[in-house]
Amino acid sequence: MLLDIVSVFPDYFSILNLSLLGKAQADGLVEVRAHNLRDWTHDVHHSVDDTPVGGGAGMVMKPEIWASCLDELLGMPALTVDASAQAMANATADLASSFSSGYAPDYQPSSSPADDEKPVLIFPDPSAPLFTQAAAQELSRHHHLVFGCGRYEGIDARVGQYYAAQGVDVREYSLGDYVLNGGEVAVCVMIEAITRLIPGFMGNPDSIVDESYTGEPLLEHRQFTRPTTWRGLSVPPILTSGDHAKVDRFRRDEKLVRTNAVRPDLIEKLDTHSLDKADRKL
Ligand code: 6GU
Repeated sequence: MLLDIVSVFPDYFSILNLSLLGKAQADGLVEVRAHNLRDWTHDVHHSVDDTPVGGGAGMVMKPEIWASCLDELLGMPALTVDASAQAMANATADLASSFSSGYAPDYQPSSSPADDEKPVLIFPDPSAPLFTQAAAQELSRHHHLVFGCGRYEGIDARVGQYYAAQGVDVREYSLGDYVLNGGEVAVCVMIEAITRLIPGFMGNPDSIVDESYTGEPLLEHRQFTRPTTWRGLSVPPILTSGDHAKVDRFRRDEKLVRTNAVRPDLIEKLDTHSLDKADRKL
């Protein structure tokens, strides 16, 4: 998988060279390229932003710099001024459709080989739909992801609109209901969530099977290791009983009780058919 990241602070992405992602890069499973947006500027000040049209605080990132950069990374033909104006005129102005995580009005997550080869253009944005494990799963099947990190008040809205109208698979995602200074940290989070799902990434593939948010939307049970008694605290005795059925039952009960207490919204999403008789007693 090729991951192109565009930012005015490409140094943020040096952490992706550490740990499992560092090893995956060394093994050739993933390639991370962090680009500096300012490399696509032509003015002496390398400026990437301007004041918001319509007024207001802060600065907005200029569309033409982003387009020079993204045309290159997405392998789009360079446009003449006339063709560019025509493309803008063709760009869909359907606002409601651009408010789902995909810009294309008929966007359907797909895993067909042809689509996997197409790059996906991703903009982190606190005003976008949530980035979920399901989104990470789907994105892990693509071969080329391009991330555009906005700073200040964000990127001119026509950039995403333009590439969607050119047939690019454009997505916007938020991590949650809080505001970060820019998209860089959000992109690090997304990349970690996506790449660990690539087949061969994990030394032990089982470790991504039995996790929270995959399959049934239940939180994980607690984990303990030796010593079985530590500072007067013992691990639950069932876990040392050697009775695997009882251990499984104990862990499943923990997942259900914990999810109900901490994330009742996830319990609402549970498919009742997946509950067994013992679950229903809880
Ligand atoms: Cl994706 N970007 C920014 N700037 N802030 C966020 C976010 C993204 N998700 C949550 N807060």
